[in-house]
Amino acid sequence: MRITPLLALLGACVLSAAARRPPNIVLLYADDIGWGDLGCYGAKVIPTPNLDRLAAQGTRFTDGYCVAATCTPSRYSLLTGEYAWRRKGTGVLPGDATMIIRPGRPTLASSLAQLGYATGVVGKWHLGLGSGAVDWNKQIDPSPNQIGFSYSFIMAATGDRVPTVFVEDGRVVGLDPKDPIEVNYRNKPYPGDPDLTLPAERAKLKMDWSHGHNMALVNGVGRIGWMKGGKAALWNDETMGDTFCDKACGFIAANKHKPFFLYYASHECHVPRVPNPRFLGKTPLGPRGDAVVAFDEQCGRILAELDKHGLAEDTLVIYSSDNGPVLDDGYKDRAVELNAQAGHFAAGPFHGGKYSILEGGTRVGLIARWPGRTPAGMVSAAMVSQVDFPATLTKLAGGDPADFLKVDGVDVSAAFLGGAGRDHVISSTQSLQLSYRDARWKFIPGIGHRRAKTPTVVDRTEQNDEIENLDAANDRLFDLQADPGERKNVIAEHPDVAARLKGLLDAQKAKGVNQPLPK
Ligand code: NG6
Ligand code: CA
Repeated sequence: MRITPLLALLGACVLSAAARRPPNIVLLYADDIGWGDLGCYGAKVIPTPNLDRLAAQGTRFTDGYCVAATCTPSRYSLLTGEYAWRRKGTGVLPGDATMIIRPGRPTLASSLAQLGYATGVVGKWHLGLGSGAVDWNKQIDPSPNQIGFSYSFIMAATGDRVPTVFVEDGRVVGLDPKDPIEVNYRNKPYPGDPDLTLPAERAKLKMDWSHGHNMALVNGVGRIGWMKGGKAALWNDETMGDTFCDKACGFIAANKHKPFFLYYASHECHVPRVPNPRFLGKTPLGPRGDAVVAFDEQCGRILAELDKHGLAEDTLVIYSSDNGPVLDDGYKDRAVELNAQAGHFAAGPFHGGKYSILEGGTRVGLIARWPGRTPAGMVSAAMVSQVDFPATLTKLAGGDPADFLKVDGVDVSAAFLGGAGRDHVISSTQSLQLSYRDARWKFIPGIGHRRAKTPTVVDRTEQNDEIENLDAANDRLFDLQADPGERKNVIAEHPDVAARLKGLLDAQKAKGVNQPLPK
């Protein structure tokens, strides 16, 4: 009994020391990996032991969201805390786009940097580079290093877009100055480029295209956009995942003595899906499934690097994805056929996927592990949107989230500590369709016409085209509790609920588009 006050005092000292030391933050960000693609979210045929373990040691969210059903807008919101639909020019960008987050603006990275963090981004960028026409042969400015990252090792856009080279701290890696790089998205092939629309040329490809992806030929795969030169700098699709992972682990090792933020933006499982041969056949799903296994291995290596340096206890690790899953995204890698055969539903119980306003478009996996802080083994239904990450992570790092609360972010740090999240989520698509959900209901304003059938919708939706596309003309209301798959439009039964949600969405829209940034 007598030692209890002493123990309590000791405990308080330990706690306050822990509270003073900001956590390292590692964000494991996937590309096009769906809610249902991980074992811990119910996948039966994709082994993901590392992420499953992360979920068991931390909290797995059922109601986590990216902001948009495509990459660029989701990543824009993830870093700025502003809904991408509020800013024109934040749709999927070409590989030669100007950087859409201007230096000086508060970002998740700059906010953590101000708190003394080393801040690294490794992987897929897709937010543009430079301030005008980019000269790939010179120092590129601005790059991520001008908006808060102390280190960057990135691809400019996507694996299927030129330039197919890595850029480290604003410099193309391995470039031979005698073989300068030129890039264009003006439909202008360079002399010697094969015409990948010709059957004879297509027959030679390592992986044929199904739509688009018939311009520059790199490593036997057609890409979007044209590129000349830079031969020595070209990446290798098969070793790309290992390269990114090496750089991520190197960043951790180099910064193990300070707090650090690592934004690990893997390219898995975006197209073209060319995972390392050691993953081939790890799933019955072909390259798409094998690429998810590759991602899981990368996560495992990064988690092992934390363990190696004794950092796991002091690190908040978050997993999420930038948009929902897609099967055929422009290459013939048999994903549609093999997913159907194996009965794998990449969006889990939801309908729609990448590009869709249905849940499959933006409801994605979300896992958080912070030993002693984030409840272990918990499954949380708290709603969290990635637009909240700048405010929330700044708060958890001991900073002031005000900059991000002035835009669209909400401080949902409580959700990461076992408590409640947001009271609503707004999702968006490339065509700026919006939806508004609260704890139970989801409202999708009609777009006045049928949505064209995309060749890319996934799984269950394929059999139910009317919900995804034909019904898009009309206002829709879904009861997500009773009908998570959004099968039954109940707007006629609950006009009052629809009117309330429409009013809340309209109020958000009324805050405007392209408004001056708050001071
Ligand atoms: C589309 C591409 C698709 C993919 C997507 C961006 C075609 C036909 N389709 O335009 O392959 O690159 O853009 O994906 O070219 S995202 O995940 O980066 O948003
Ligand atoms: Ca994506």
